[in-house]
Amino acid sequence: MKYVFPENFWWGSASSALQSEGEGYYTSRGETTWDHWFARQPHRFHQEIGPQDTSQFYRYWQEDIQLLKQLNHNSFRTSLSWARLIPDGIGEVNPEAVTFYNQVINELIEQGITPFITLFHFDMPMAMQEIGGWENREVVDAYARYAKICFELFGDRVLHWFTFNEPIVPVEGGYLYDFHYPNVVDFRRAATVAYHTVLAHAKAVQAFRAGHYAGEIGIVLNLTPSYPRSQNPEDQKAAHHADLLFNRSFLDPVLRGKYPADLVELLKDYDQLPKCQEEDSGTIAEGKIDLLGINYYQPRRVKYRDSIVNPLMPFMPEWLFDNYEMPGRKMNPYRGWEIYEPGIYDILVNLRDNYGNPRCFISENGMGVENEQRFIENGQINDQYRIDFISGHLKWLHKGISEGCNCLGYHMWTFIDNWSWCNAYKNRYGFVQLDLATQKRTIKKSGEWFAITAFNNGFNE
Ligand code: BGP
Repeated sequence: MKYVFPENFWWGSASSALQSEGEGYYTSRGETTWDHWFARQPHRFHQEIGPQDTSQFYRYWQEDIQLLKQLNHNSFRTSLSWARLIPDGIGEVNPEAVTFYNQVINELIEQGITPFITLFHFDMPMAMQEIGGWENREVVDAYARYAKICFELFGDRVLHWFTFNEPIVPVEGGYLYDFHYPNVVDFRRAATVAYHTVLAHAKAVQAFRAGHYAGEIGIVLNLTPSYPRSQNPEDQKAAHHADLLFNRSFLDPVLRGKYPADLVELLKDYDQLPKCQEEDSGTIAEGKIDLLGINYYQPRRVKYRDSIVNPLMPFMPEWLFDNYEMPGRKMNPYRGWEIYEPGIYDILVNLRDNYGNPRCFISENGMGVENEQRFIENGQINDQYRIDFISGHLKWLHKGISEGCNCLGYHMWTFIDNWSWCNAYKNRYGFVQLDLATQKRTIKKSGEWFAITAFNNGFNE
């Protein structure tokens, strides 16, 4: 069968500033929460490898853009580092950073690769975290100022902006489950962080609209379809709660301009509503986006919680649902994540039927693999499993598009093996293998497959 995608379909991949830039790290930018945390608790990072050890995009950006071209990318998403552009988050703009990002943006365009730019991909300037991070409304305003500065500096050439990448992740990681700085476990504070992030997003959108910049603005959300274990109403309710907390807490504000009423009720019932100001609902209503980026890795399987939760524990999502390991589910054998290709279709159909079929694209999808060197054959990683992973998802994406879903592209995570939050190089995702010691780049078999697929705007199978 032939899978042909619409004309001008976006083929590419995504990356982020902190995970790739590396060099110039301690000299030409402000400290971020990741530097701070790594300096204090290196043992929390796989093999104690910190974010300075990357593919050094700051130095190799020209070579890497050539590689993107070789992979037939027509688009590429990366993020700007707030701490590089404005080292203390709120003060003077760093001219070196402006030069760097101008060079990257210009070179991408020169090579026929449309830049997609994210403003915040998990890397909070430490100076902002020191005054409370997203818990502090002053940081919301500082972020809105940073966003406006970026639109002014690069908005004549960047036509696809994203306010945040996966904003729920710093909420979960930093304030619920202790896998990001500041390692807090407190639902009330998590709810405030999530709420202020929505406000920050909306204020950036307001600044974008007010400036009448040329392009469009969106957000990138990691959507995890929540499938109940059974048709039992208790399981269904649990899945609904997971969906409200982890998908709709961002999806509804950015597409509908308001929170789901049942999420507000739920938080009220448990006395966990964050503090709001009168003007906030108007601000959030103005935060509606033009383009949604969807990161999809795996679904969430949910069941009713039948075990007893310690009633003395502060309120946590675990009160409302339990994750469930569905027997027989297909797993990534090289990393413990489920592979469920139809999930990508379910997300698109939900957006089409319940959210007015917004302009969207897959902004990340990817397969992490441990010890990938074991698959080297004749000097190249033969990652057929990744080709199967991508084509499996593309088929369901294709089905969604043929049924009217407004999906405009597919970006993989990621183009070159990169440093990952706490996992460092434990799981590799790239189309290009990175030798960290020598910085040698070698295209994997999946990279060659993707280049051909992008060139043909589809594939046969
Ligand atoms: C997404 C992030 C990426 C990337 C990816 C892979 O959530 O947007 O930054 O890291 O996940 O996850 P990990 O690196 O934890 O394996």
